[in-house]
Amino acid sequence: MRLYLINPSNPLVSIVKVKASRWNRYRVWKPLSLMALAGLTPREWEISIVDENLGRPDYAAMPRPDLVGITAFTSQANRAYEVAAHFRRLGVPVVMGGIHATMCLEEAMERVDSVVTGEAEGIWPQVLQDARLGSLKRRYEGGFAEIDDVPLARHDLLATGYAFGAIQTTRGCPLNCTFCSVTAFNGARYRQRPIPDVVREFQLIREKHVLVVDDNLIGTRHDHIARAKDLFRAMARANLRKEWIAQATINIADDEELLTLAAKAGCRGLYIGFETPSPEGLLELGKKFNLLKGRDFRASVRRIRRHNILVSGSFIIGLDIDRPGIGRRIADVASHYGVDNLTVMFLTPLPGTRLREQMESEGRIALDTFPEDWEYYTLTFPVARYKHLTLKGIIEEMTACDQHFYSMPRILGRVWGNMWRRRKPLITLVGNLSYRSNTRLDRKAYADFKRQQGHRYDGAREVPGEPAARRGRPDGRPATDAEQLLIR
Ligand code: B12
Ligand code: SF4
Repeated sequence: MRLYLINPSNPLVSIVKVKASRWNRYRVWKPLSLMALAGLTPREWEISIVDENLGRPDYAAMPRPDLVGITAFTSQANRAYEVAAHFRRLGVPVVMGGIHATMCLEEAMERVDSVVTGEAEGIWPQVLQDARLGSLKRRYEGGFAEIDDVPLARHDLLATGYAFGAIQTTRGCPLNCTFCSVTAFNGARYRQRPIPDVVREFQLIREKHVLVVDDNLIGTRHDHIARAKDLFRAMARANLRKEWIAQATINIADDEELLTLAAKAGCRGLYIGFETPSPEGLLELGKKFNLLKGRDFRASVRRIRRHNILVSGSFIIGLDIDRPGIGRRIADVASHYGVDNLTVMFLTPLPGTRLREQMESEGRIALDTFPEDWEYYTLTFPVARYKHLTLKGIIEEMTACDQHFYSMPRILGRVWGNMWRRRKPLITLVGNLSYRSNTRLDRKAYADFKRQQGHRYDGAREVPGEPAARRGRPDGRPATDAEQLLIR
């Protein structure tokens, strides 16, 4: 029985454009979902993982499979349906799973033979069994996996073409920020894999560098952090000789022992969501965790970097409180915090998020012809109508932010700072040049986007300062900005 597991590509995603920017070679990431699925698949299946990010294959020239499994983030949904249509025309059954199919179940069910919602560990063997017998059901519910039973991913597949391996050590997030779908998909309970499993899986990874995909590697509570410390100790003891990067909340900076252990275990970089420069913005996004009293982000970043761990900061542009000037402000704040890299995303109403519900009810989603428009849901296009920023305005803000943070003098300043403190200046340089060259690609993409989609923002709704349907007060008068925050 031959199984193809396919990761569809989206040509609008700049980091996979390796030909356009050779720096991106370091930023094409393995589709861990499919490697995990392969780990759940009995050996009688002959598995090929096809990652279209390495180049779209000629499916017609490949041997006919018995079953096709497709994964998709929302931004990949369109292409997922194209690939599904190709195989269904050949009479090959197609199963789709992952976050998009879970959040947009009906849409997916119309386009594939079977949909698996949620995490697949508890259900995938059953799906394969049904496929063998030719009795696939239209829908399977995976729910949340028993984290102790998550088998090791197949790191022997997809052996070449990537600079980084990938691993997951925890699932779930209790914080439920308005713009993020992780709590809706993986649940609010923070689940940690057994430490011996994680260490064993690390040992199976061939690459020296690894992306730990956890949404928050250390968690938020004391017991989470204690487990993270135990994990780092076990990794150091196992002498893995890996260098890894991960995502974490800023509270990692509050615990010197945690940072020391992380560095000893091989941590070389952290991706931290600061999201917005102001407390009002954090309130709007529901990321109250970053609001802890007395938090000094600059000092926190400095403490992390003292352990030779680079910090990549992430921000969002297009909040209701954002006004002209926000792009420059984000660049200044990120520079002030002292981050090594900066990623700024447009606020995007992804399916399954509280933000989407809100924007939908206010009629603020500009790109709403689905599934076609999903390809713009990469967070690198402004798909909604923003409160105080027009389409042109928000793109200008993003461009100003990029140009400011990634100006050559600023890049060289960061590289020099790291050289001076003997902190991996080369990685900072590669990272910064990669971002800088992608900002050029992004600018071209914005110009195309404005030309092709600009008319969809026209009309009464795109008046800066007025959202589509401003929620009113009970007495009928429009609410003030402060009241808007409270109403939400
Ligand atoms: C690693 C990661 C990336 C990597 C992707 C690597 C890759 N090629 O897969 C990179 C950095 C490239 C990336 C990019 C983006 N990402 Co991202 N990413 C993640 C992250 C942190 C982990 C994903 C992961 O590997 N999980 C581990 C695996 C084991 O879990 P899984 O993918 O959920 O798979 C399980 C189930 O879903 C299911 N399943 C999955 N596929 C299939 C298929 C079949 C057939 C079946 C049966 C089951 C099944 O079974 C698996 C085992 O249980 C998630 C957050 C999260 N918790 O999921 C965000 C997340 C997926 N990303 C997100 C987003 C928005 C993006 C971007 C659009 C923007 C960005 N942040 O840069 C881009 C899009 C890239 C693109 N190509 O279009 C959103 C997606 C929301 C949505 N509705 O699409 C998430 C959920 C984060 C969030 N804050 O909401 N991302
Ligand atoms: S953005 Fe990060 S902290 Fe907020 S819900 Fe998503 S994973 Fe959790």
